[in-house]
Amino acid sequence: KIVEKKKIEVAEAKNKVSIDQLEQYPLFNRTCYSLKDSVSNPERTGIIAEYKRASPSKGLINGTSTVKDVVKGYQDAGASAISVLTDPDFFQGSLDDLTEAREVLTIPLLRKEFIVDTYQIAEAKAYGADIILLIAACLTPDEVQSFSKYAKSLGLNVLLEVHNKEELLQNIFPEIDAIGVNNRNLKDFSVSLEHSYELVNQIPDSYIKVSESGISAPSTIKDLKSKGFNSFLIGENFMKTTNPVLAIREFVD
Ligand code: IGP
Repeated sequence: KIVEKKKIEVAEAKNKVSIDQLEQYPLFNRTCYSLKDSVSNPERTGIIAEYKRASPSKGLINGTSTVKDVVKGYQDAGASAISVLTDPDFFQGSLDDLTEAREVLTIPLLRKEFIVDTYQIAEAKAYGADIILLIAACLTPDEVQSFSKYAKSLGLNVLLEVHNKEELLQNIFPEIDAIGVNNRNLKDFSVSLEHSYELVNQIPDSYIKVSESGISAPSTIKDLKSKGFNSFLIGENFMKTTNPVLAIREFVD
């Protein structure tokens, strides 16, 4: 249902601004930061820290902390990359949040979105992203491959998200930079780190390995690292506090 909804959203957006017009946006021609370089920088933590106002499972998570303050604070605390939700309906995000984040960041920025059309990839670039997310559960392997190729042609990094072995094995393409295992079940929103532990050894070492969702303790990062993960996507654990910047600082201390 989310895929159908997104397709309608994309059709409306295309009517307002064409891909040709997106290509004229100043940010469209910038050079993206490399996710691989940032994750392997020993001065950073491997954390992809997320700005997340709300979610379908939790409702409103944080209605007061502003994008710029939070993402700049995340970066200063040692995040390797930043994730910003751009979905308006379920996550209260926007493309303007993405551009605001871009203005204060010198590390890679992920457009966190349900991508169902190449138009959204052009939008990601035009609004300042360095990384796009492709969710295997929403796409066919042919789409994953062609969307990855298009993203690469724009200089974007590609993060593939999988939930199980089948999704992983069907979608391993050379254009992908990072593979994320989502610990959250998209159907009932339950979270289990077991998803990460089960799949990590099936991900080829040429990809950055990301564990996504439900991470709430520094000891979990230690454990995930020892099993082979190099990156950790964390949102709620920081955003649910009144001061997400303080929360990430205490977490990485
Ligand atoms: C962050 P958490 O549990 O730390 O807030 O999770 C991130 O992994 C989660 O927001 C996420 C997500 C997604 C959101 C992972 N994949 C796809 C929307 C769409």
